[in-house]
Amino acid sequence: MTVLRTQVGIVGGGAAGLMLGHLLGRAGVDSIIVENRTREHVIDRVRAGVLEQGTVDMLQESGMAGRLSREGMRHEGIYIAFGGSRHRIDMAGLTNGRAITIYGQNELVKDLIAARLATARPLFFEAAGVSVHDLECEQPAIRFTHDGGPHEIRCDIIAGCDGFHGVCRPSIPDGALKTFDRSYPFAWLGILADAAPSSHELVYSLHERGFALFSMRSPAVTRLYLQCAADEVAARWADDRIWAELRARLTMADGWAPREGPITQKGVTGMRSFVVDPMHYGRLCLAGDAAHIVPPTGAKGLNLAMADVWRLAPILEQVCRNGDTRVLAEYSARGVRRTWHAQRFSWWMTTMLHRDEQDTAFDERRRIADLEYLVSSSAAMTSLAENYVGLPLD
Ligand code: RFL
Ligand code: PHB
Repeated sequence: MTVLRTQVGIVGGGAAGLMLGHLLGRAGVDSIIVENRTREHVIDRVRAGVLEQGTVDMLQESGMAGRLSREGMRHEGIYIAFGGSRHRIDMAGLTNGRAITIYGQNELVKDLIAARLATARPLFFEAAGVSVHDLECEQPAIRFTHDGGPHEIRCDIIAGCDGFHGVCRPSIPDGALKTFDRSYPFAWLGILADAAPSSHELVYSLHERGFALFSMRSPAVTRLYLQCAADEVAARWADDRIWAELRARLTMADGWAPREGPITQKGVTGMRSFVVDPMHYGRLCLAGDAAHIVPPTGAKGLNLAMADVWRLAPILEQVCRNGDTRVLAEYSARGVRRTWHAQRFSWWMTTMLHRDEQDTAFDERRRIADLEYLVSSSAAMTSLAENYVGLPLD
């Protein structure tokens, strides 16, 4: 058995775990990151694309924004479309110049991995059978197998950044956490296409056939999503059928439509809302998707994960310095509050923009009234804009 020692043991080398390791490193706190997938898988996984203003600011402040500043696409508005027309929401104008930046999560993860490797601080990929132990003790442990040999990391504290399906949250004894869960009766079929984006800004569209979203990854790559059945299988959607459906839901009365091109990736994303409270147990704290899931309509998941680790890093520094874990309650209380605000916004965007089979004619007309009010009231547009660009980091 190889026994290692560090201050913070981080389970999960996704956006949250890597960024936490980066922030801790800058504060002079040692960490070891343990990831169960390959480096290629972690980098290639297609995920989020929208960075809030606060996420961009924290990346800049922590020296991680070199490529982001060159390649990220700053968007000062978004379009909300219904009834065949697009309505622009001037986010920057309504929020004193705040905006979002389009930068693929996988690009961010690639940058964070490169920064981590440059520090020579440990990052294990392909760790098998990862488990966490002794969470109530002063020196909790992470165990795993790597290169065929058993490993144990003893640390001051464990950060569970291993996503919704990870091992950390289920290692907490039953009854120690409250959970809140909601599923939605639909999902998103998402594609990447080699096609130059035909709009500079995102288009969220409600159509009689369901929701569709026009987004992008670069000046040459368009990202599109379609509302589909909750149990949809991506392979059942031939490329022609996807384009026909996207055309039907996104072509506007003025002739605007997404530009088409070869589809290079297809996948189905489920929709759920999930919250744990509190976000810690003993010497284990949870961050990112391990602690909360939002439906993707508000583009909040990655940003919540980044806000978690931004708040967590200085708190862990304190725990490592003086051994007092009481400050974890503060990490959790502030995180749970931010999570509920993101849940509310994501739920509102989702219910306003999707059709539900169970809807009555009343629901449909109310939804259109909601949209009409949104695009005609500067108070309503400001509310959307300030949530979309991101509430201030506390
Ligand atoms: P991740 O990225 O899932 O990383 C967790 C890492 O833990 C590893 N892992 C383990 N490692 C060791 N041992 C184990 N037992 C482990 N089990 C798992 C995993 O391999 C992985 O590397 O979670 P993290 O870091 O908390 O980051 C959260 C974000 O990934 C997620 O919230 C967003 O991608 C959600 N999301 C979006 N968020 C936004 O802010 N803006 C968006 O525009 C946006 N769009 C999206 C999205 C998520 C999507 N999908 C695919 C769910 C669009 C989509 C389609
Ligand atoms: C994306 O570009 O992947 C994206 C954009 C906005 C969302 C969700 C996903 O709300």
